Amino acid sequence: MTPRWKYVGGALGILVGLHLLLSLHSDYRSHTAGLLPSSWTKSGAGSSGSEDQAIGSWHSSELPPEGAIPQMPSSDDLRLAKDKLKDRRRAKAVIFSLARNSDLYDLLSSMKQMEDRFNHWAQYDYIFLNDDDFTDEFKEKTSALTSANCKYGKIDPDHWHQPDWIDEEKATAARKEMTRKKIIYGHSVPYRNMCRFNSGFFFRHPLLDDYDYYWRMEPSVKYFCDLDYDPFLLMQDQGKQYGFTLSLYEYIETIPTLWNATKEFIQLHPEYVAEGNSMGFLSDDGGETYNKCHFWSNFEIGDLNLWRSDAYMKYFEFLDQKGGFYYERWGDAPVHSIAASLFLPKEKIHWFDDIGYRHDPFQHCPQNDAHKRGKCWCNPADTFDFESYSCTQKWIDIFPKP
Ligand SMILES: Nc1nc2c(ncn2[C@@H]2O[C@H](COP(=O)(O)OP(=O)(O)O)[C@@H](O)[C@H]2O)c(=O)[nH]1
Ligand SMILES: *[C@@H]1O[C@H](CO)[C@@H](O)[C@H](O)[C@H]1NC(C)=O
Ligand SMILES: [Mg+2]
Repeated sequence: MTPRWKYVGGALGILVGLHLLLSLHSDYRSHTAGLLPSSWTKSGAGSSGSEDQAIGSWHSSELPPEGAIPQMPSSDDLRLAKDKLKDRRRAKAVIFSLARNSDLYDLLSSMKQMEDRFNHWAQYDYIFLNDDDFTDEFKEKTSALTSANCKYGKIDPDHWHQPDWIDEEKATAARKEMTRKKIIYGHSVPYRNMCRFNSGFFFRHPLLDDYDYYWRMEPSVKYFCDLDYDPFLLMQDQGKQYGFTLSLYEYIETIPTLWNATKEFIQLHPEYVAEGNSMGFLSDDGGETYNKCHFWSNFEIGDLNLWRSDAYMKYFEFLDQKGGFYYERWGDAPVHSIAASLFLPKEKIHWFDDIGYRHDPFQHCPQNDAHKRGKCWCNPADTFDFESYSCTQKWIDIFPKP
């Protein structure tokens, strides 16, 4: 192929791919009418033929006859195609990342995959939050990976730092003891700030006010499969409020009193516990003790209004007052998981078992049809779900067998 042909072929490939992707879902279909320049279609501007006919030539394997070579798409054509995509039905949703400037290149790796697998067609905004000012380099490099909007915010110091009322002597002693026991991040105050922020504050940042749903993205993760549907619309249409891919057992040393604190809260506020909740995922003895199961929160697709609810706001406030984010090392994963499991009916939690995902050292790789549909590149044999350290079987078991 000459370079020119290659370019035409490449551009056609992109648009054909885009169309095939969108046409999988009748929902999106109407929005693709007129997406392709009329010079590329069999029946002209589509005025006489149906939309299917107009795009029909793209499904055939024949090349255009000599002398009727389609024009290379102009940048206007491409912009038009993108604008059409923006007109499709979408949720008020955002891809959210908490990051340091030093996370830039590890985050770009995640973001590039997010774009390639999903957001190049979905065009959801990104929000990046930091306890520090983002550098120009950070902003330029992240914006350059996407044509979607990127927003950058700084975290209110009160939402980040250890509160005054925490007894620093007690907190220091706890960190020393956890360091001695070699507990991961046991020594770290910033890590604790991060866990507290992700538990109780990210959804209150003014930049997130405009949104209902978020997808949390961390540095250095992998997304293995193409998404041919919009997971935010799935959440919205099916009334889901929390979505996960991986689940596992928490290190008990990081949360020794979290369950007792939770039980105390529930006694004060039994009205927040949903009927048909997922207690069976959290406890093997009807709530007496915590089995340490949690959804791995480095991947979350969630409803921000779950965290903004009275139930969760009061729960977080109660936990925060206990000081366990600093006297222990409570993670946002068990805090979110316990809340979602108790305050929601279990049907409102969704296992995205068709999203291939890795955050070291664990990964979820879709199986069978889902693997094929997503054109996944992970090895299906390398999936954590049914290892002894995973809680996903427990999750499956709380639902009646089909
Ligand atoms: N701004 C900021 N982000 C942080 C800090 N510590 C962690 N993060 C972010 O919080 C998330 C979790 O941190 P990470 O280091 O991946 O923790 P791990 O996944 O539990 O090992 C990532 O998105 C990090 O970029 C911090 O001190 N400041
Ligand atoms: C939790 O509460 C029970 C009952 O008050 C108590 O016996 C137990 O020691 C507490 N557990 C921890 C880890 O504090
Ligand atoms: Mg991480």
